[in-house]
Amino acid sequence: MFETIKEFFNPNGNPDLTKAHEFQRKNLPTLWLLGKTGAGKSSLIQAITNLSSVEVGNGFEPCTMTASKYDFPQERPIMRFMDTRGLGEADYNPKEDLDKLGDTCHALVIVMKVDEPEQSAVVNALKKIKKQKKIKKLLVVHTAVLTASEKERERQVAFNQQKIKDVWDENVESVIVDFEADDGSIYNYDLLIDKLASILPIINVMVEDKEHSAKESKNFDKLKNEVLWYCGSASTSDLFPGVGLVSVPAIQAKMLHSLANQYEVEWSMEVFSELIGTLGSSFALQYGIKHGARQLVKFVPVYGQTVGAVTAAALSFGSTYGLGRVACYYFYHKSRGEEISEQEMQDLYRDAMKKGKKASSYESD
Ligand SMILES: Nc1nc2c(ncn2[C@@H]2O[C@H](COP(=O)(O)OP(=O)(O)O)[C@@H](O)[C@H]2O)c(=O)[nH]1
Ligand SMILES: [Mg+2]
Repeated sequence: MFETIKEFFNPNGNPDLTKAHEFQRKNLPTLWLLGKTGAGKSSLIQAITNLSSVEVGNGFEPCTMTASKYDFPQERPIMRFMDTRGLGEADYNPKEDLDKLGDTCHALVIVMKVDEPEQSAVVNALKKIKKQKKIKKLLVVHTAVLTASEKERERQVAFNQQKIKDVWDENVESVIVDFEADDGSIYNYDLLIDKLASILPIINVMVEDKEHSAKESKNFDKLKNEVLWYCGSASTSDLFPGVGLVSVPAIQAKMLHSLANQYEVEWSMEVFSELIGTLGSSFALQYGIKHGARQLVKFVPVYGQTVGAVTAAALSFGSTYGLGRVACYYFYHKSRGEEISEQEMQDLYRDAMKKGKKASSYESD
């Protein structure tokens, strides 16, 4: 907690965030990719992250006997991909591994190539996963669908999809994609992202927003993953209240300081006051700021004590994302000596807060 505003501006006086980041890394929103070798699991990771195949290949770390993980982005991760290797190989005995993965993964993606009808290894693994009753969210991704004629494809997709339905005993969401369409694009990319985001919400904010054209928002996109990293740490400190992780404001302070640096804006009390000031009274209320930022004595989100850990985590994620978003907007225009619109700041904050709350993978739905 910040007892005084001075502490807020002295990063050396800030509590150490290392532990919070460690906890975050241990509890990253995790997507489990289940599919035979060659099904398109690595291609899927490339599609979501924009990484090259070499980067994806080199970034995997062994995790259990048969699984490896890829933390994205490597240095300041906001999510994890889990790849199960050896599926379908003769000596593969995944029981123990599948148990472990069921505990740490939040959603399952079954990847199947459309022209591969031999899926017994996937089916067998899925049976075990179903028995554990740990994984609730899953999606089937049918890959390489452009390699078949439309009619043939329909039959092949239905054939493979039925196998999943037989195991899961209910309809499972699916999407057909092709990672190597002729024009170099990804066939059905938007739908793929939508469906993935519905099982792991962080994906919705993480992927690049290809539509926006404004320079300011393009700039934000470059810093977005860093902001999301701080968001993840902030929500983590709510989820583990007993272990003495630093407070959400401490994490937000570090984030603001870092963002200011990257826009080459000198971080000061005055700049902070102005930034907070433009956000208006609803923001002030949310933070229990009573007499305006200048007299701020405590910078503590007020919801912390009044809501459950899961909701608090979502709110912390959301408010940190909101703050990170408007800070970038503010620093961008400030560094150019441009006028800052309070209305724009408040709209941006509200939107980003909402988006962030939704993106918090720990939010129950
Ligand atoms: N045409 C086409 N090729 C694909 C598609 N997905 C994967 N591949 C190719 O299939 C091979 C194996 O893909 P990869 O993503 O490495 O599969 P993994 O073993 O499951 O990680 C690679 O040569 C890919 O280029 C797809 O949607 N369409
Ligand atoms: Mg692979």
